[in-house]
Amino acid sequence: MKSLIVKATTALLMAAFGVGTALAAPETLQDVMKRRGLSQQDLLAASKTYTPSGKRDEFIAFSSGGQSGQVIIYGIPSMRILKYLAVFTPEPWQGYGYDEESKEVLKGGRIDGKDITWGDTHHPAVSETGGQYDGQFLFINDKANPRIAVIDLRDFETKQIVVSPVFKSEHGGAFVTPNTDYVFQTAQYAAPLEPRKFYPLEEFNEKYRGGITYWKFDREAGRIDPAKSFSIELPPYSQDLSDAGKGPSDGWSFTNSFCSERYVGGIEQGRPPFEAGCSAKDTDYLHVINWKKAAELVAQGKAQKINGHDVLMMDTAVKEGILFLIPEPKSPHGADVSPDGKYIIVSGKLDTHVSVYSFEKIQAAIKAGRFESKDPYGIPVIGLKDALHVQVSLGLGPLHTQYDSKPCIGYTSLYVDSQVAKWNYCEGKVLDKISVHYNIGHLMTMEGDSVDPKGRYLVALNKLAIDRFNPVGPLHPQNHQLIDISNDKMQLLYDMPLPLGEPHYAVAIDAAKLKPGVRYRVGTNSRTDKPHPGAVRAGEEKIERNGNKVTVFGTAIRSHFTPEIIEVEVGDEVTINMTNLERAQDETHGFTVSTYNVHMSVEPGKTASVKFVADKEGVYPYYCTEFCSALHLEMQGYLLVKPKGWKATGKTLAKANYTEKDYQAQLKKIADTQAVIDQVVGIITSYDYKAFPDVVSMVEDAFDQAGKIPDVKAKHEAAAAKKDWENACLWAEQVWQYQVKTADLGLRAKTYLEQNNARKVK
Ligand code: CUK
Ligand code: CUA
Repeated sequence: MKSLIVKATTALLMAAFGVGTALAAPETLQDVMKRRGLSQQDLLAASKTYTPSGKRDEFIAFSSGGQSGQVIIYGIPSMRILKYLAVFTPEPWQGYGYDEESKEVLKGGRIDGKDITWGDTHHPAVSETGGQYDGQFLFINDKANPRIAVIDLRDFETKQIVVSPVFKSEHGGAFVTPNTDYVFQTAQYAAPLEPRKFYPLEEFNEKYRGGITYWKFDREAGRIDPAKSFSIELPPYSQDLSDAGKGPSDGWSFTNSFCSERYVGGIEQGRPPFEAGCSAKDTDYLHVINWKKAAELVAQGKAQKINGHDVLMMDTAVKEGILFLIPEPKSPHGADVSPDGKYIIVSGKLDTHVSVYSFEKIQAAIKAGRFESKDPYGIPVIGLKDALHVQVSLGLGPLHTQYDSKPCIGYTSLYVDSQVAKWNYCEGKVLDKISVHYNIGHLMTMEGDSVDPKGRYLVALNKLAIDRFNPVGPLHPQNHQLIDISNDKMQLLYDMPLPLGEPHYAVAIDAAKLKPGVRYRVGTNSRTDKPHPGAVRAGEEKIERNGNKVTVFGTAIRSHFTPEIIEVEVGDEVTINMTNLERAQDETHGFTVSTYNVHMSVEPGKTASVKFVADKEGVYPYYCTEFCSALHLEMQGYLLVKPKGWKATGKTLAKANYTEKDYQAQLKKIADTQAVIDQVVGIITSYDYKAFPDVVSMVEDAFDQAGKIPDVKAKHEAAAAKKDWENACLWAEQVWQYQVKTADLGLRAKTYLEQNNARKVK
């Protein structure tokens, strides 16, 4: 049948374009290579990334969205973008910031009582169990406003935002300990720890501080527990990136820093700028912290409360022997612990060297009390020579290091050289280099900061895209380049423009570890994971008034909302709850009321709500914003905002003219459609369909729709008995609507079974 249509269409087209007899021969691979100027190498790269329709990716990457305040999710190796995940920034498509439930999440990120509706996301981290990515949660920081967000990977929704009680900015986060006991972050720009406290810059050394916060993660609750979290006061050096120890170094954390000069600029006052003063000395400090012991000290009451938050002060940390410094070369960046937990690699941004520190040597120095000096705050400094395993010159501007599945192999980004260096950090040998596009920042290998990296691919997160893509104005996209690292020589595979913010870091996880749900338990508030008080079941929809507060308890299912008319008085505060009654996968309904700036995205089972003051008289259509079925456009209703004291007119709705003949025609249409449904049911049950959970849920959903028919049938028959042909016809039409949805699901199930070679049982 289909092929007949195709043939007919082709014939028509050929006639229309005057194509005579000869059909052009299909292009061969050689033809395409020639036409597009592709080399063998290009074809090889293409075949490593091309993902045919219906096939999926091996790894899922979570990239920071930089100044967009979001997270970008894409597949590897296809580099197809799968989702922009709303985190710190309102995102209308997901109703984020436009429905009441997500507004509660954003409220958690308020600072000094004010909404902060943007974020500068830098470092995502996947939750770990035993140092392995477990695929349960994702965390990400906001550098601009010191915050951390918790995302649940069961539904890929942001659940919580917490604000640092003591920092004014924050860069080194989010990082997790090997069992995700803590999610930690460090301050970047030193400032007084007390909130809203002014000290002049002349008191920088005395009153300004850096620090590190360990947020306690309650995995059971899936939330950070601020009451059990704590910070450690640190000197006003710009604490930068961090990493948690693992294996032998578990229980410790490492943080690089810059500007240990404690320089304060003021170029407008004739002083040399920050950039000069902050890079003047040859070394800065790697901070080495025993966080396990710190947590015990806090539990023993040795912390001080600042802004209601436990802070372990520097002198206590020094006295208790949990805080040490080690020199690191010139304006370092990155602190990356090797998968075996034995080494910490720090790059010197303004130096060609990367330094590989040995945890064993660090411990030996601490045990022996071998320190070369103390910093101005009395923190013991371990000599570089006493802590160093090896130092390697890799190239200009080394920044970040990621690890391979093969032991001792690391990859370091070279910002100034625009290269990735592959090297052996045990022996200190460079193995290979590959040029990437301009100015690489972070780089990422598959599960590359876990105890068990997967190798295979590396993504270079380049800062500049300059000439790489078709120009789209002075603001360019970012360029993520996919590199094959499974062989000795690295091979560049693909350039992907990322059109959202400037991603810093990204993490990639084996796709098989992610098992997100397809629907919620009916009536769930997805932001709290609890039953929503506004949820109702089918048939229980209602509108309640309490003074000037009107609350709608509504439902959505293909293709109508209940209720369809909402009447309020001007000045009423209106809350509309919607529960999506669908069980079918991907049957989302959206909801908006025109001109009231509200929107929700209601996935199957979810209950969400919007709230607004109906502050203007008038007629405001509401409708479904997601194309959910053939009658999606009809998924509509009216919010009537009546003037105060409005009296009903006593008129009735205009009637259309329906006859008995129309009704008979409806009955015929219903009978014909039922025959199609019976046929499809026959086909589905001729297969072993119960072996396919997706089909089972489609069949269940089809029965849901069909199950609504008897009630409605009774209605059209009752109306017909009274010769009320309008109601008889319209209720009969509604029977047909349910039939259409039943048939639609049945056909989808049938196609699925055919495409997946289901076994015949009849
Ligand atoms: S930082 Cu951006 S390149 Cu925020 Cu991790 Cu290094
Ligand atoms: Cu529901 Cu469109």
